[in-house]
Amino acid sequence: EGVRAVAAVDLGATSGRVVIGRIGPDALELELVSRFPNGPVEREDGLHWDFGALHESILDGLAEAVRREPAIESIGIDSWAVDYGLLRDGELIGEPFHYRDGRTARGVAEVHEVIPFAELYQRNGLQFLPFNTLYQFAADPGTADADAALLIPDLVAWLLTGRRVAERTNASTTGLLDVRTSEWDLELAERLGIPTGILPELVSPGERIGMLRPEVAARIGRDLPMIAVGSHDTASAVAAAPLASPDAAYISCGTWGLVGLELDAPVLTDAAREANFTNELGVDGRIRFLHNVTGLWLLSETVRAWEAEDGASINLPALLDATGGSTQDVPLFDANDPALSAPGDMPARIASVLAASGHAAPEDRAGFARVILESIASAFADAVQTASDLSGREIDRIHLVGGGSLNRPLCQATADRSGLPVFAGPVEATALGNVLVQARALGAAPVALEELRSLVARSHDLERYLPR
Ligand code: LRH
Repeated sequence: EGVRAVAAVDLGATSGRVVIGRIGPDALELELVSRFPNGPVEREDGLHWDFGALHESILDGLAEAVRREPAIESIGIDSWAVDYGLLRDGELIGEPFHYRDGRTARGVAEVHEVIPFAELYQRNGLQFLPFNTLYQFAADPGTADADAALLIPDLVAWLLTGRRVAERTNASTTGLLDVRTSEWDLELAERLGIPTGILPELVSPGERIGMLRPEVAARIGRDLPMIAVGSHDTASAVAAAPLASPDAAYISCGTWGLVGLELDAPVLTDAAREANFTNELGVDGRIRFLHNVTGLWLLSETVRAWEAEDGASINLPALLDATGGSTQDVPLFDANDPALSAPGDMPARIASVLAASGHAAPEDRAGFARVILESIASAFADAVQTASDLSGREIDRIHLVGGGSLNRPLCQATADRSGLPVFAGPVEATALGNVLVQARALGAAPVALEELRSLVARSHDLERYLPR
């Protein structure tokens, strides 16, 4: 009765999915249609994304979604931030680079020579991450003669609809969006020698992007509109995080752990800059005041190395169970150590980071996994404390959403180390945020973000972890 349906495409750095979202006056449900692996691929000129494979998986997933649910009314897409494809003469040139590719170091040096970081921070409000799009542009010879640069979700939207846009929440991660006006900072782009013509028209979550191209509609089996959502996955996740009050912190935990608060206005102080806190744009113009902590990347890369060593897959739930629940003293390492950013050989690199601070890495895998999780949790707790100090808010709880919410030792360690209750879930917060913003645009969901969040809270059970 009164249930409406949309399709959401959610591309994470380690896997992508297509889901059907069903929403009614008091119901919100997801049905997983397809899930496909994703990750860096090594090519001759560096690390890329296998974008062709992603594109195919998206089309297959959408066709299957429409087959299962003929009532689907629209499509929305979100993905990881900062990466882009370049168009020339209406064609995608090359495979998009992966943000973990090392070429960005050159771009950082070039950009900071023209504009010191402190000045950049006043203009774009972004924490320093070596792969912010503006550094990538500076290191990419392709930008000089491209017609357009499209961020990953916008690139998919263009392939599906033919329209070139830049969705604002994700555009805010490029470093070229003015933190005060949410418009392109064209003067900044010009000073950096980035051709301003490659920056497409901005759209906000909830705006209609366009109808599918005829050949895409034929392949999917239906003609549907694409609606802009918080196309930065973290923006969608935060939109659906069931935050009950401004004093609730969130951690959106997948490959990364994005730790922070939702604010009405950016914080651009020296202290915020020195703590490397970012002011990214959220749904409805909210500010995502947060810090990037390297998240489950450390564990997934470690497990991948062990699996290669064994020639067999590892049972992750069993490994997590074996990590033991006690607050034993474990050696910690800095989860954000740049030495752990590139793919490959993760156990050895973690061991050498530990060794550099005089710690021996545990011999057994469960113990090793425990060190990883405690180190991530410790960085989470520090970031929550810093968010509180910088914003002046007394934080009373943490909402941990995304894949990490299923990781019990991580949730418990986060509660223990922060001294705050952790409410874990929903695991699919990003897809839910994508679905909710589409549904709202269709008139099928309440207008206020707070009401969307309360619908999430009513339709999902959260697991509570108390500090020990
Ligand atoms: C998480 C995420 C994060 C960005 C990173 C590149 O998936 O979008 O918010 O900093 O990927």
